[in-house]
Amino acid sequence: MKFKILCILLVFTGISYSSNICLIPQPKELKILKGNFTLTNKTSINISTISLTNEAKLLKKLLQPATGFDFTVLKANESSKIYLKLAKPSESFAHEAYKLDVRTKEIEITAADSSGFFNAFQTLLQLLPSEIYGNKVVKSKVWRIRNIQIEDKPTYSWRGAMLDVSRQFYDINYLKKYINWMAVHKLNVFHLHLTDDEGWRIEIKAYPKLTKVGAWRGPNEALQPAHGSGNKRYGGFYTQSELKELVQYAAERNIQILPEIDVPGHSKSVAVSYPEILCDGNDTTKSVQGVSNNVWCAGKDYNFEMLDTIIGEVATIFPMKYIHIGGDEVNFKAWEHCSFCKKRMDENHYTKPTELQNYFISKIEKIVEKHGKLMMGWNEILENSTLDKKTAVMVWTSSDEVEASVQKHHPVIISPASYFYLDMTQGIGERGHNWASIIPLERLYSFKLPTDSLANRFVLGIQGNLWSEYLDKPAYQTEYQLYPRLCALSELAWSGNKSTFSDFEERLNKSHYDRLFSMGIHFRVPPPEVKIVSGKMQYFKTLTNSKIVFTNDSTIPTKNSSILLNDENVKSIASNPNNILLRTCFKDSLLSPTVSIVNDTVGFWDPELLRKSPTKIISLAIHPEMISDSLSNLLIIKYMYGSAEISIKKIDIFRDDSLIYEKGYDKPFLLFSHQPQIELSLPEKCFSKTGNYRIDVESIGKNEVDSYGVILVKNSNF
Ligand code: TNX
Repeated sequence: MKFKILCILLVFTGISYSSNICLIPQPKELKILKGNFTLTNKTSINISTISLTNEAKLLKKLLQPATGFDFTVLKANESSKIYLKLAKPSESFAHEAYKLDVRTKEIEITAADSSGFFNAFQTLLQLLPSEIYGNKVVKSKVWRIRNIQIEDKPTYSWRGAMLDVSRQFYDINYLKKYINWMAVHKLNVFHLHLTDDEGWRIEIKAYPKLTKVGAWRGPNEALQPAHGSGNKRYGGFYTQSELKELVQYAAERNIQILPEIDVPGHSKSVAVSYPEILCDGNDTTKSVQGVSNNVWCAGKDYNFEMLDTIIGEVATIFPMKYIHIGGDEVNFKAWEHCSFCKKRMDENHYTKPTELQNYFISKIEKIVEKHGKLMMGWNEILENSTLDKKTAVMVWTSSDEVEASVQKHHPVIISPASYFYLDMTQGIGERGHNWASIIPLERLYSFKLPTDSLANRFVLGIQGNLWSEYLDKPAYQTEYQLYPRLCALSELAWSGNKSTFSDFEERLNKSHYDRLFSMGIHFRVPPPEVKIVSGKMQYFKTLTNSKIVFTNDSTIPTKNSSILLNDENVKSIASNPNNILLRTCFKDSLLSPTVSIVNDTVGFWDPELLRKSPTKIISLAIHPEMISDSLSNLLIIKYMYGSAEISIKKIDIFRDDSLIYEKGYDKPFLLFSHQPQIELSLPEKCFSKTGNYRIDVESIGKNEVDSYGVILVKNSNF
């Protein structure tokens, strides 16, 4: 009822409605007007010039499945039309930019090229009810759009997403779905990691064994089963004609496909198919991932002929100007016992194996350029100071490498593992890697894009990478890792650091999850945030179309578990609140990770706090209102996410500036994502309802740490 009154008030007062327009990525300029446009069976699509016929057809194709409307093209219907207008050169529209004007009787879309129109169509779809993304006609739906003016263009020209199709094989239909989802988010580069130790996924006509042998794992295959494929034959590859069709499919959605052939490391799948590519010595070394015999010999001329042929075939399939050649994580030891490599080193007066890697990369660079392309590689290639300035660098190890690349005037894609690796886990206890950091949505969104003039010149854009070692089961795990984090990445790539996380999160919660759901994406539903306040269960930040389900006996809640009501008395639902477990249930279908209310947040630290601290003492405030409800004697300091470790020497707790508790460590206590918490048992009644609390943590080592954590107390106030 309250909500209804508020809406009526808003209508009559003409107050901004911006909070109801929830677009992701957020457009550059947006003005909400009074009134609405309604899409009906009579709406026509008109064009300013015949050259926009394909755009009109595309729009019709996007709007038809859910509306079921016919949308006559060309013949104007004066009462309701969508007008596509080609911008005049004098209007100087940037590539991919568009203008979208929604008025009561007409929608006018202006752009200078098909990519601009495509982006405008994506915004238009988001302005419609989320059911527009479904593939079945939704009868009796009113397809209403709020009148609005949008002027929009991207921050970066490279807005990428990578999928590792080597460790897991994804069929072409899945790749098409992946492309569709990218398009909705205005992402425009699909990086296919086509080769790695666990599988070669691209047909190469001159070397058929690459896919006959190198694309399969299993008990009777050359590649051993790995990562959950069990004892069955597992694998697959894409034919060249399938890939050409995929390139076309992506191009129709304003997406280019970047192929990656990873050399000289990560090449076990080649080595099992053509063992002659390996060195002649006895190589017992292992890669970071524990794989042996996976490095191309740098001394055999024949290897470069083979790579010339492979790159030549790759170049004919993918029209994109770049070919990614990997270059990451090479174990140089592989070359140590090889007579060919020794000879190559002697001939060139090399003394270090890195010089051999540089030699290899330079040879590949020439090959790539010979086939009319530019080379891109992971940031390890930066070791090579003789690289062509046009060669681009994809930075993954740390943000410092971004600086190094721009200093050397190489085009750069920013993709640091500790922010943009989507195989990292999203929360403590969830599936995924954590070697670079735990990466909740908020951390990804908090990435600060560089703004200096050199970066503006050389940074092409940003990219999210999904490595697939641990995505085998369940089948939806890939989508779970991707969404909603790819939504956050798309916003950084398109809109820059324009909005705050809470604003982004609100748009996600209010509308965007609905869209993802309509598209059939099995995204990660955020867990509920429930706290006990004055003996009542209170929840915060709810999403639309969801409920909170709970159990009171420590069993994992399901869709059918009891629904939590806001303000419910704790005592009425559980004799022991520590046994309450909660999950968000979205549209009676998707469930979030499980959380409990055992601990209450009473304070936090964040990277800014650490960076700003002039001394080694970090002061962490405790929220007083939280303390009043949680009179516990167990304090937990928890490292939530970040890529650095903190070594703690001493912890002091103060009430109103007087010391009430102290704890020193003989050996500094390490806190980081592998060792995420310290528990402190405090004296009884250490915390009381009154007073201002503060915790000082004395750390040693670098203060420039990148980390975020919380202070919790065990909830015992029942
Ligand atoms: C590092 S990033 C890799 C991949 C792994 C990934 C796992 C990069 C260039 N190499 O081979 O899959 O870590 O997170």
